[in-house]
Amino acid sequence: MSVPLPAATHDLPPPKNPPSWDPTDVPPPVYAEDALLALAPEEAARIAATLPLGVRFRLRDALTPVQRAFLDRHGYVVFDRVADRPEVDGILAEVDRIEAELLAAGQRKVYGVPVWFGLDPDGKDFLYRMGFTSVYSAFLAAFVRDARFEPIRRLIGEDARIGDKEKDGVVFNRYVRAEGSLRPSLAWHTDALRDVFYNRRMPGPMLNVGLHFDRIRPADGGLRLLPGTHTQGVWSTLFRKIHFVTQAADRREVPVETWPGDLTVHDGRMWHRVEASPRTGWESLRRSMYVPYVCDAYQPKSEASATPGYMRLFDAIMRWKSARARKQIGG
Ligand SMILES: O=C(O)CCC(=O)C(=O)O
Ligand SMILES: [Fe+2]
Repeated sequence: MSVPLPAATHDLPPPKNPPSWDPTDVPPPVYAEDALLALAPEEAARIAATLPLGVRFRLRDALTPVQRAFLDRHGYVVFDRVADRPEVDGILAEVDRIEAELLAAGQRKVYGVPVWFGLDPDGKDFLYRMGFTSVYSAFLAAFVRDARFEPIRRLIGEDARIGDKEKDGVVFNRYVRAEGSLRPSLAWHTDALRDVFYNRRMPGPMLNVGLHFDRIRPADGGLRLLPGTHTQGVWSTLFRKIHFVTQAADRREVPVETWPGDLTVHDGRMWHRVEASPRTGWESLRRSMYVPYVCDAYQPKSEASATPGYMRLFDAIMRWKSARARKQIGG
């Protein structure tokens, strides 16, 4: 572990819902690249085109030619277990703590971005999504700045920085399927749409960096990507499916299988969704965290920030779902 733990988080309690750490359930080996580190881009592109869509890479000191070519071609890349077990458990414990603090304080927004609370499988208040998570955790703020992520930062831009207080900050997501659940899934969307709202123009290339906390097999639901859709035209980016409404599987979608600690990078212009788990209750739990890297002028949010336009509609839907579930369950 190379993260400098802030004193206050040395004795983090175990998370309430630890992921499965079955030592016999190990991922397939990462793609062997030791002999391919000096490839010319054309050669790397030729190799990337032959790799299976589920290929897993190792994050090294810099992105390799084949990793770059795979990302260029398909719009995503998966890195094998970039965070270790104490880190995964530590982040989950921090989110448990932050959730309890927000609930105790009755806080339902951070910097204008609503925190989505619904019910968990036990009928208790449960955080489904929050932004700006790292602002509440020195542990998390230090973790996302660890040297191992430097190649990811540099991939996005030599002067890219982590936007703890910009856009939606570090976003933490939870999905669970149960009676009264706020969301077991997330419909098809591109992340580019959010940037259209923030910048009022079509975004150029943008990369979204996600950390995955649970063991998700393709049959467990989870992240689904439509490879290659990052290079589509503006029309397809906006209208290929109905943003946040279309749920149906696409025959070209690729399931992203994860082990706790995996890191994904996907192009924000590509279509993706989260498929619900076929299970119910705590067995259906999935958690992800997205780290914003920003290159534009510094535009921090604050307590005084207004709720972004794109969030207002969602928030109204989420509040309605939450209230309905509470009524149905009698909470
Ligand atoms: O949970 C995930 O991995 C995906 C979340 C996502 O696509 C989003 O919040 O925009
Ligand atoms: Fe997304």
